[in-house]
Amino acid sequence: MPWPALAAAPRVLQATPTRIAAAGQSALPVWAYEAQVPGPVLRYRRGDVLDLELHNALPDPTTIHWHGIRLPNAMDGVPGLTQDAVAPGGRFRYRFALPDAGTYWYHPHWGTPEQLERGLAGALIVEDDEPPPVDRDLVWLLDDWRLDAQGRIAENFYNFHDVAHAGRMGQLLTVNGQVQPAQALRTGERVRLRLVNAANARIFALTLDGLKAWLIARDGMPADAAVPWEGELLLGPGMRADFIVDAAAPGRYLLKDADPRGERVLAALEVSGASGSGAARPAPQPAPYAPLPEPDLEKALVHDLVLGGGAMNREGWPQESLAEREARRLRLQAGAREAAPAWTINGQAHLQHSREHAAHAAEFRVPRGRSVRLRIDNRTAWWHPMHLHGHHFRVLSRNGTPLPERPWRDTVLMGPRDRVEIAFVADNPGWWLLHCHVLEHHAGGLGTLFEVQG
Ligand SMILES: [Cu+2]
Repeated sequence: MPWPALAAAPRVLQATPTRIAAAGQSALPVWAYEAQVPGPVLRYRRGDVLDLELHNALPDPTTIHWHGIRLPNAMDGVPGLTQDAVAPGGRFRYRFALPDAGTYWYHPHWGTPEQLERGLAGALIVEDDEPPPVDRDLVWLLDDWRLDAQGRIAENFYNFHDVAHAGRMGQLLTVNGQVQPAQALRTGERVRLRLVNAANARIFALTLDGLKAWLIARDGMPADAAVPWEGELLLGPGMRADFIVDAAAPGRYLLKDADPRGERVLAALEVSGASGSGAARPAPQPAPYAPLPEPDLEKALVHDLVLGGGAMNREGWPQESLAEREARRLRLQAGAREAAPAWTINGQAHLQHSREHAAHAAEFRVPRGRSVRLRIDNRTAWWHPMHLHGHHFRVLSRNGTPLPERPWRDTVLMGPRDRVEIAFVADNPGWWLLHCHVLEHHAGGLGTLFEVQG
């Protein structure tokens, strides 16, 4: 009998400071995975085991969060809650099965506003069992960059204006780190386009004129049917959208963001070559659906979450006790980079989450297997993409109006004063975060945690 096979060596992912050509600069100082911005596209098949060792060559601690993956709690990458932060020079092995196909991504969850902005993010693609047939599969990480007068990444992370308003916006938009890249396509090709919003705070309003395109998945989860892409698609931080695009005729077609200050080009699709048969292809079918556990709405635990704070709010800033303020002053003096309280969930500002997540009490506890209905009430004047760790949820209603399709998401975008109701089966034991994915909002308190009791 052979010896049981030793586990194969994990793939190494090194996080390191480096200089690369990005954001219009020839040698931009960044922090990067494997010296690439974005990090390498990690591709697996559904059911594969991701086995990867993070090597931290950064000057700061770090972790990796696998956004949207239903994984064991100990692999979720939340420092002080699911693991210790990986110190400079340290290593951490992430190993877990990938239960769902779709477009996901990975990024640090320590000093998140700074570490993402410096370049640490990458796509994680889990192939469908029966993917919709395409000629090409493109992964585009959308981002924005705030550069200073010297063309370096501006180091005013956590500044109070960004934290209390819409978060950190950069003046430069990029796709895969490049300003207005062009992708060449042959006439007649059918392309899967996977978009990931890796920006700290920007909500993209995306258009692609001139080509036929269909939305087939959001946040990794396939739609019931392909939906033609018409008008602006809102993609908040952390969210993903998968499209099928037919390059039916030669030409130059632009992916644009409808910034309130004017349309801006993100990237171009340059289609060339003789026209084919000219026959339009039939609409694509989304991948066959991998069922998630269906929440039992009748027997669910119902919990209310009220989002408060932010600028232009009558109720004012969250209060910090004198002792809390003094403790924060000492931490800042010791070199910590963190935000002042600006946001709350049910009156609590969720702060210090780089180090002391576990110091916060659970907002609610639920026995494993029970369904949960969360009614989230945004009483602020700002947009918030609310992200749930470890689970996917159905969006049941928005502002009291039921959504008949009840789409599956891991992040729900809420406009000012919006109310949404979401539901999920709490089948993944452990301590999980629910937070705004505008990274400066989370740093300023807009998060909470809950426990699924094993
Ligand atoms: Cu927010």
